Amino acid sequence: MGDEDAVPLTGRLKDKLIEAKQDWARKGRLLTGTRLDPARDRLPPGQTLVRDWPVLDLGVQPDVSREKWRLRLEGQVEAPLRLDWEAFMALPQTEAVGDIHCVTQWSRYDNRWQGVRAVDLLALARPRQAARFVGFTSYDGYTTNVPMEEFAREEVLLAHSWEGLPLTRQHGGPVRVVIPRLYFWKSPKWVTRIELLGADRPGFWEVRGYHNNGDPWAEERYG
Ligand SMILES: Nc1nc2c(c(=O)[nH]1)N[C@H]1C(S)=C(S)[C@@H](COP(=O)(O)O)O[C@H]1N2
Ligand SMILES: [Mo]
Repeated sequence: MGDEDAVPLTGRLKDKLIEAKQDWARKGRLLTGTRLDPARDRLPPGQTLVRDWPVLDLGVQPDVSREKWRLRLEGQVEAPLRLDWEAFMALPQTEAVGDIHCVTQWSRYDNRWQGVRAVDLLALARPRQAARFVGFTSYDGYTTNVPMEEFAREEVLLAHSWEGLPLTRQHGGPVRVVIPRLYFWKSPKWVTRIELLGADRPGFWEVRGYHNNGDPWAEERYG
């Protein structure tokens, strides 16, 4: 990230929590060894339904104003994008309802998001043939990765609102990615950079024992 893109950070990296989560990954915490079919089973194996919406982060919540926020879509694309808030909001707007499945075991149904579809952004940037993976970078330094097919699904959103209200800072506002088909650690909050890559680039949790794919119905928690 360039200096002009730096934003104030509140809080401190929760080293202890990060270590504990790595330890859970090593021990295979919560694994049930079951595989379910997303076409038939709404709740993935080993998950518990919640009604509230927990906040999970690394201990640092960046304070990103709409004025400062920028989104770049670059790498293996014909037309790299660099959008400010106004340009982003001028794009076609979509609403999508989806479930959340967090690897720490909670699931939350029927989250109504508003934002810009990934497929609409991709159509503007025109991915090259070589684009096979996606790497995300956020204002708190968090990174994560998915294959192109997962990012290019119809239901994937760059969400700025939830239930009709601007996404709060805690939950990743001004804009976060929402990929409902995968565990929620694959949905970066405070996103600023999306890179289309020829080779995969494991992110923050992926290099700390979490699964590279993160399919909840196959219970791909760790790997
Ligand atoms: N930038 C950023 N995105 C992130 C995280 C983070 O620490 N930083 N945590 C991930 C994890 S582990 C989860 S479960 C969800 C939590 O999102 P929520 O706090 O809105 O529930 O965000 C994901 N995206
Ligand atoms: Mo998580």
